[in-house]
Amino acid sequence: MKIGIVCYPTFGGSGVVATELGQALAEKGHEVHFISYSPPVRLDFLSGNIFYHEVSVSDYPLFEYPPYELVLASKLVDVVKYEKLDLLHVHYAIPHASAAYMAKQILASQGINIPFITTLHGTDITLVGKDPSFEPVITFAINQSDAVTAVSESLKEDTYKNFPNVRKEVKVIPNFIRLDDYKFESTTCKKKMYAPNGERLLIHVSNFRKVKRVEDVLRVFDKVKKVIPSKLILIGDGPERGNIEKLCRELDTCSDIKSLGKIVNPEPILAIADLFLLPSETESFGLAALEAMASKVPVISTNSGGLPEVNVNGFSGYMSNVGDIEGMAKNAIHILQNDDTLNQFKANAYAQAEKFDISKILPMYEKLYAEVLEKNTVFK
Ligand code: GMT
Repeated sequence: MKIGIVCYPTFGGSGVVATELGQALAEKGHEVHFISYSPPVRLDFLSGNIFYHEVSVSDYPLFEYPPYELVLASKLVDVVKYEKLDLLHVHYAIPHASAAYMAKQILASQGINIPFITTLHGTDITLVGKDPSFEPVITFAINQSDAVTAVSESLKEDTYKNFPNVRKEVKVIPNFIRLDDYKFESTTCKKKMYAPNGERLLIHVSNFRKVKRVEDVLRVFDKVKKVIPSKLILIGDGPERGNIEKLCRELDTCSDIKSLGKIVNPEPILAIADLFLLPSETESFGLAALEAMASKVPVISTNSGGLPEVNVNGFSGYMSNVGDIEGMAKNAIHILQNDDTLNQFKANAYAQAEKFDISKILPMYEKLYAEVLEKNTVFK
């Protein structure tokens, strides 16, 4: 199959999922064409089946808001036509689904039929997409997609709730990890770099947006540290960085926190961590939590959105209400209190991650592609 994948190339989960999916499809022999405004951060070109097409928007002075969606649609027309793609798979509704719809119509006018699948990832439905100024376009683009997937049951429900005029069936295909990428050993020597006196190592990975409530990470850590000697690693960067720096000074915990910034492959660092903190306001899925579990790291998270579909309370970690710092700290201390408990949670976290291995999820996407193509052949 020749598949075009449209995604954001940045560190966000939707881009990561799209990239890993494309790479896995290429390994299985499909030809995969990524279309974005820069090469996706996790993309490696080790497979000859992978191609990248850049969308470059002209910066003509008239454009206060460069028309990315139009340029993307034109690019899609071009790539579909000249690379003879069989289908497009767009990740994140805004503006990828409407650009795909536009490309589909242009191509139809030239006698070319290209089906497109939209995968909803989260903020396109729960935060940004909820903005009434997007609603008619998102609803329309979802309804016009040849198939629509959401990364969790929770996101599927949110889609129907936030977009009451969506009539399309939304199929749930959960996010995944490639377990083979998480085989790094946690050696005492490596761990000593961050926890020189055998402290427990807590970790948080995100894009430091408001929705991640990174301040709660610091407040939970502050409470844990008062009971159990601990250090905290922060991976990622974003708009909340300034507030975090201020808060760690207020709490006097800066010397116990190491900020590593944006890291393309955080797996070796996750491998040395003892506990992952994800106190988000909402997560449609929480890929970062799954990546931690794949590294044998239990998760303290909130119970919002799709997190209960990923983190099993009392097994792979614990969940609390949003903002319940006391509860999260108490649960963290419980997990970290002794090696036996910690090791049990670590093993459980890995067992939970195994359910989301790519080997179980990739066939769901391949089946969907085949169904969409079959329908399109029948109706051609
Ligand atoms: O979390 C973000 O702000 C990034 C965002 C994205 O689109 O990259 O993540 C969303 O998609 C991920 C992959 O499907 C999910 O694992 C995240 O839970 C989801 N984020 C939110 O719902 C806040």
